[in-house]
Amino acid sequence: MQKQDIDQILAELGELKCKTQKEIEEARVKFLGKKGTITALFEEFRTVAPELKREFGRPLNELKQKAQEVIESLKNSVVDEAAASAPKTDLSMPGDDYPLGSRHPVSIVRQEIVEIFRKFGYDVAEGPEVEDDYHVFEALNFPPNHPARDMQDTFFVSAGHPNPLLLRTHTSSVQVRAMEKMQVPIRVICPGRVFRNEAISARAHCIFHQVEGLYIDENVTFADLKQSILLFAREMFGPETEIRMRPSYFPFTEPSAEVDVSCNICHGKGCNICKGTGWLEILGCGMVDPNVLEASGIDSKKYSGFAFGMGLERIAMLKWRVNDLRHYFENDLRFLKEFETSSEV
Ligand code: 2NM
Repeated sequence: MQKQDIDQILAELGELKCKTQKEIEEARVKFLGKKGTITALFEEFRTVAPELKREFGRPLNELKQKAQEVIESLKNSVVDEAAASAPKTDLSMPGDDYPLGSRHPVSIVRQEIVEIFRKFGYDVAEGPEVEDDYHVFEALNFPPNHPARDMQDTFFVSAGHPNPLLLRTHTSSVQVRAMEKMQVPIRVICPGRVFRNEAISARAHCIFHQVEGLYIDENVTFADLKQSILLFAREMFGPETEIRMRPSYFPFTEPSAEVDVSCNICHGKGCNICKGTGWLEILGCGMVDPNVLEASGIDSKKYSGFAFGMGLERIAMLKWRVNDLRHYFENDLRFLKEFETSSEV
């Protein structure tokens, strides 16, 4: 070993120039790698005679330290030209595709119905899902022992109270609240979720959705009801649609009717959707019972009105020929994705 060997490497380090990180790494290997020149000097140092160790030991350690410093400072200062000149992020690239959800069929049907009645001049009203007995039954002319007031049919939140809290079984309670606070004439449409204590099956569920409507003014007649429903049915199911009314019973209306629309699948010829009758039942309606008007402070001698209600799941079932109500509540993506194109409506 000679002092020159150390000086020579020191000189090389002094002149070391690197343009890229790759070159720096190559230099590190050349000096400090397993077969590097400095490493080789350390190997050689082991064979140096003991009396010479002092002479070479210190410069050798200083050389190694110097090499490490030079490499380290190059690493921090060299901007990799290759990397710097590489193409930057292409800002004109389209963004990542975000999978969009789709509208739920019940939501699509609700929106269609609400839009039709909005065109007719109705306002949308909403109200609480947890209601009291008064707004769900009492004010709607349900007699004290009506079966709907039974635990069998209604979910009670608090019982044993003169006006217990319960989950509303229809959205008529929202219409009661509208009658209490609005001035006549009243035109409201009330979409919402309702609850009934039913065993769950393909045809019944304990949760479903309704839209109910109410119109109160002077001289409102059954003819107005019939024409409003006909216009609605033609907007909703097509301009050729016919309706028929069958007498029915509801505690809150008198007279009451069930409305069928002509089957637009078979056009009256009879198919399995209309069960061969040519007609599909879609809603219930009637003239608001004077007791109901009076209970909410509306003079039944001066004013009259009509009301109607329909189940959204049922209408969506007819529209898309869904054969099991439970699909609407299970949120199986294979079912929901069926409605992707309809969601653009
Ligand atoms: C229906 C059928 C017939 C109805 C009545 C009322 C109110 F609050 F005005 F009395 N709201 N909704 C009604 C009438 C609902 O659903 C099948």
